[in-house]
Amino acid sequence: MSESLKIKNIRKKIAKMDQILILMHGSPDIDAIGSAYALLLFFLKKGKKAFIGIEESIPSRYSFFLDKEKQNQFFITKKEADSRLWEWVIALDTSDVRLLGEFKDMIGKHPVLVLDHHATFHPYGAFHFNNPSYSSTSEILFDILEKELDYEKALSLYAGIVYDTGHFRYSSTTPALLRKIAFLIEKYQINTEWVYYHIFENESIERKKLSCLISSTIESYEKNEVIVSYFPLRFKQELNLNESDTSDLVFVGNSVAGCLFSIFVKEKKDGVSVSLRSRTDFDVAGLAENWGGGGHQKASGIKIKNTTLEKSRTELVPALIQHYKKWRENQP
Ligand SMILES: [Mn+2]
Repeated sequence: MSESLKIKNIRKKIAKMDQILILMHGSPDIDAIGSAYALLLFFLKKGKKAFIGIEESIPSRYSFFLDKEKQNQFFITKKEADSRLWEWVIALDTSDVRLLGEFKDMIGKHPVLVLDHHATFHPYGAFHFNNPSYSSTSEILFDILEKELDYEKALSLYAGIVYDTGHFRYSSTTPALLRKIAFLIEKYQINTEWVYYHIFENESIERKKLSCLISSTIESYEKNEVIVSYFPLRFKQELNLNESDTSDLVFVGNSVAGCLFSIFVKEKKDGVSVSLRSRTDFDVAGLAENWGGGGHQKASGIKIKNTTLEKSRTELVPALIQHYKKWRENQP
């Protein structure tokens, strides 16, 4: 059984920890990286041994706020993690143990603390904190580390919050969150424009061209209420893209006028990853769970192995649209 903790108990618990491995979900986003990095810095400052486990190197678009030397020293592979002794594992922003990828076998071996804000949370590990009213895992870390912050931690959490709230646009942006943001900006003189530029602009020419190719795949259903777009692997080869250029492209279809539900299918070497976005009460987190995925009511994802883009187009996409139509019919 996983025991649910309160913020103040988490503070007490982490104060006593040492030899800590910090984990994030696969293909970590800036919320996962930002919260993990702030927690790493907290432990390092206390003189504790702590590292962040990563499956692949962090894309450059996601690492602008990291200190390069610390990144080289404290971000380690599974192999390096296996060669060390750990007293604690902390999993961040990861609603399901399966999302830890190759690190998931660390869970049975060590005491685990999980901090997460996804509505589709499936408790795992000895201790957890999950609250979907938080905008981001970085906001949870803000509450835990509020009295321990410095410029570097503050910047890291700010970046995570900006990313997960779409620069304070999503409904997860509460007055309480904005008070925390005001505190961060005032006390640590965060350069808000610089953070915005790195997360939402700063696109390579290849990425711009990729957006055009993805736009050319757009399909519209239900009078534009449902927009589907595709990212086949061949686009990646045609444009000679790096990993950093190919994330966060669901917006291409999702910003079509009238779109209330969007589906973005990205082809991978070993299957597909599907991003879902909702602009209504239609719950895409619940929808994603039907295929082993998860996330938030308005933003979720599904990963399917051993399938093709074509199979997703003819089977998965029609099934997803069918769910939306059924929901729509029952609306007043
Ligand atoms: Mn998050």
